[in-house]
Amino acid sequence: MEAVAYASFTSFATKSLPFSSLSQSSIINLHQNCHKNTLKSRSPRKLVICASSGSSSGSVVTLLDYGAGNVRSLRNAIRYLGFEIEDVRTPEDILNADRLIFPGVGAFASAMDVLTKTGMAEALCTYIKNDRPFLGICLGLQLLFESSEENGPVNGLGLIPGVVGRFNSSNGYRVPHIGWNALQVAKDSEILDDVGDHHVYFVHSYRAMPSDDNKEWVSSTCNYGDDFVASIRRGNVHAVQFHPEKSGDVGLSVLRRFLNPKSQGTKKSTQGKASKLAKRVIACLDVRANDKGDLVVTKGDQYDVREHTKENEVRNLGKPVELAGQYYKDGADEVSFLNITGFRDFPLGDLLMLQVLRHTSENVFVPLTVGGGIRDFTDANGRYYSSLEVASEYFRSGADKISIGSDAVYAAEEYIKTKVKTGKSSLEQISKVYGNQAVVVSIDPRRVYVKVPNDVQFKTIRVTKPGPNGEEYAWYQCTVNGGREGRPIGAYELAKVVEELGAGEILLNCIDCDGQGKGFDIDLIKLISDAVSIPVIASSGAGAVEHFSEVFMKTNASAALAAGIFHRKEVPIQSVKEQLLKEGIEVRI
Ligand code: 1PR
Repeated sequence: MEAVAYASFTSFATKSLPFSSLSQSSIINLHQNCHKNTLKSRSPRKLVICASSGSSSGSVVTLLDYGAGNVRSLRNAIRYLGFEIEDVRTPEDILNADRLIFPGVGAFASAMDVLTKTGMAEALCTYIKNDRPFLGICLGLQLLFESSEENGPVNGLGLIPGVVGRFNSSNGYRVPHIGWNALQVAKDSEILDDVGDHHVYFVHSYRAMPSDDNKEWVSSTCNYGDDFVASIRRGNVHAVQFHPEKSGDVGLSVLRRFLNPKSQGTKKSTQGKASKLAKRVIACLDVRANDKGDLVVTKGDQYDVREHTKENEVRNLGKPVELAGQYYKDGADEVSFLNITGFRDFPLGDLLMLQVLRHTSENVFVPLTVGGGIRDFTDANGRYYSSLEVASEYFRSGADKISIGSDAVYAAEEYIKTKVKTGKSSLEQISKVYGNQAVVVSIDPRRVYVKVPNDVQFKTIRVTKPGPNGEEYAWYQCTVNGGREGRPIGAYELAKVVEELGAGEILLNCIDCDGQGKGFDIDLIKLISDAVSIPVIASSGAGAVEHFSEVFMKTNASAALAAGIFHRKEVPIQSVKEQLLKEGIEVRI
């Protein structure tokens, strides 16, 4: 959410296509046209509720997907659980559904605009008022409320009293709220029966608040600064603010209980320890083609990924889909793919990478991030592809977030120079359409020691370990093209600017520490995580479980990412989590 929904719904009405089948070229940005939504009538029409027109078996679920983001993961999760999907094409499809899932994506205003123009809003209200089986997800929960402050106020479906507002970041809580958090279950919600005290995955900047007026609806809350509505339940109507399709086994159980309420033979799971937002442990897969043209997971030392042998081959540490699946089973909270030669190749020409994403998302039900090569591109035939098209293809293939490296550096340099937000950079465009929670900026800095802090125009810090010539200070120079070229901008300056331009998260690498196994660069991570109010992922240098607890105890990082130690099977992800728990750091188990 927090994005501009985009879809040509006139073509939807006439051609009767499922929302999700709309092509990127037919997509129009509704942002400019989006008006304050006023529902003319919310009174339910008299309806005859029919059985689903498709298969009458209980294994069919109707999906309302209006094409504004990644719904592939949800589709995969539903199929994984053995159910078939029928897409909504007309409002009647909603009314005739046996079981309806509404995964809201995009911005509140745009979504309401679309729902109203296509007659879906009225059909949804009728369906819900008739207590038909319904599951809203994320924005699909928020839209049930009276209104939202997101680009508003904007009226919602008005079924639940309350206003959806933005999280307050002034009290030190990072916005977007990204990660695994705990639920406080307020009443029997049935679909949450297996959640217990386990964490579930949230990603949003807006939330509804519980109140006396809506307490009959609220089935659980979550605390992030304040208590907000994590789920609602009334009769057969359910909605969740978190993403069950991204919440691992626990999330799958939520979906299973909704899809098949009779499947409640399983015992309530043992209680976990979830109480607040957990620190995340992320497995990273640097991916590139080797000299034979196979896509492999590789890993460098200070970004050098070639073996130091006569053959000088690209280091091959395994197959991307297999490794990602393994890390999911091992308990990774997120999996990142970095297409490390994307800066020189054209990612949409790299169909293998898209296939990797598609296959991975079939079995991996935690968030997937993909980066590398996200920029505007003109191919050999003179065809121009915008960075938004590149990102859209990644999202359609199963990515939940994309990460931008080099192009974000150029955008930040330009912004510092001109002080003008053009709205044209890849960062601005993608975060406007998909929301800033879907855009990570990956920074590749290199430490530059200086004797005196004001020797350079960039933010310097006093370093814990002096440089080779006894220098006590350093600044962190940003690089592009996989560390090959240093740029005239520091990591501190870049981080502040990309937050302003719409980044929702920062992946903070460090070339000096990459692959060294000597621990994260605490000085750098502290500098950046204190400078911004978006989440920061600490990366580069993990070599032992203690390095993870150190980074969380000494900095404000929200997540820690590692590659080499996991690929070389030196440290299992579970051991990292056990260490964190031992040190009193909350993690998802
Ligand atoms: O510039 O938008 O095309 O994005 C390129 C992306 O590819 C960037 O995110 C950049 O960080 C990444 N990249 C480019 N070249 C390399 C390389 O290694 N030669 N990998 C590279 C960056 C850094 C990490 C790594 C951690 C943890 N890899 O993400 O996984 O340092 O490693 P460790 O735990 O083994 O120490 P664009």
